[in-house]
Amino acid sequence: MDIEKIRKDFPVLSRMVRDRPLVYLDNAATTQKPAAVIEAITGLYRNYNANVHRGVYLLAEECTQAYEDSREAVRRFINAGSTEEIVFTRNATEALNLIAYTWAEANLRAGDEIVVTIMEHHSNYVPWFRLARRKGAVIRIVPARKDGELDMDAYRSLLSSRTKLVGIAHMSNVFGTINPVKEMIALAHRQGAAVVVDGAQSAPHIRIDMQDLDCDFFALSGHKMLGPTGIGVLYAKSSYFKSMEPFLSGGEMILRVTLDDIVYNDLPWKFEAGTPNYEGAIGLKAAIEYLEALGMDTIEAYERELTTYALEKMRTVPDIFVYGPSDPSKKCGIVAFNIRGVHSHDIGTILDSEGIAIRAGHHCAQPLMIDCGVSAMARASFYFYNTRQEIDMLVKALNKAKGMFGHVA
Ligand code: C6P
Repeated sequence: MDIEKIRKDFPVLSRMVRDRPLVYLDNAATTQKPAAVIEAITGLYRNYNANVHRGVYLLAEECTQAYEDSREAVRRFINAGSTEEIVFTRNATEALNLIAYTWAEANLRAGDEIVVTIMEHHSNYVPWFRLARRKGAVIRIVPARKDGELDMDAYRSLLSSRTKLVGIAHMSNVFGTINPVKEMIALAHRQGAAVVVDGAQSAPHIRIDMQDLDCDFFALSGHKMLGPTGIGVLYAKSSYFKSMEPFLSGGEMILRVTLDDIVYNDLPWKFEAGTPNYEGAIGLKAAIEYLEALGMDTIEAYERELTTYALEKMRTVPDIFVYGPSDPSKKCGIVAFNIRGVHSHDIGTILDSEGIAIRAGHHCAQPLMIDCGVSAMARASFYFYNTRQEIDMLVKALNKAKGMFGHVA
């Protein structure tokens, strides 16, 4: 990949921050946008904006076509069997809540068990925690081993005929671990459990294949994969979507309404109440096309190289502790760490003064923080437009932070 050429596609990457060139290493929070995505959005508003699935005039036809083409782009990107299985949401969080308030609400009973991993983002934990409270269901947690990978023996022993739902982060937003979801799904299915995969961090970085994974539900967020904010996707096998009641209701999700009856719309529109975020979907299509042109395998290979380099260099910083797998083949693009004697927020502030953007805090994964015995971590997260030189700058700034704050013995 010609990274210098690629970087020119991203207008924000050439800006200065605090009199220094921006080094953007907070890609797990959100990614920057290429001109192609920005232009797809402005092109919509300049040329063919109209509400979708409603108008009988040309603009409305064009806009509806563009919206539905975006659905097809998502289907292709995640290799789903049909566009019936692709529902647009606001983000991964809304996609996960949709499952909790529809399928899970209707199918879980007191005493049923929900198995989730200790690596879950709050978005794939809190909805299940609240559901368990409402239903009297029981949450079982798959622990992580010391090497930052899931304890698969524990997972196997937690599964039973009582397990109704399994929630797994495909890729941890803290450790960066890529979890063995295909194997985990097969094991859960043997017990008759439905599996929800949180793909918010995996979809931007590795090839995703719904038919190969055989998962029942998969959630992603457009803004983490070059797309605009406010657009996400819920994939569900059509057998699930067919059996589920709508989540929100109103316009768009109905075929017919009389004073004494309602007929729901066909899939997938049954789950898209109200005017959808077609701007977001159209931007997401441009993002997907950009990723496809580079190739997901190429992106993954480059990011793994970058992660290997980052792990090697960051370990030279005195008193640094890096969380998650030390084997770069087990993770991708995310390095969470602490430096003894320096609070992660201070690390973030010092890095900011050098023009370097990282995230510090609990990363919306407080159960994992508790498990690691800390309240916060610093986290650098990469995308394919980052370079080794940027990692060198990061390491230099980390040494500076250690020098300023980290005198504690
Ligand atoms: N993680 C991070 O900095 P939303 O906010 O709905 O787009 O994505 C939620 C979400 C769900 N699952 C995982 C694994 C995630 O990493 C995230 C978002 C960001 O780590 C913002 S908290």
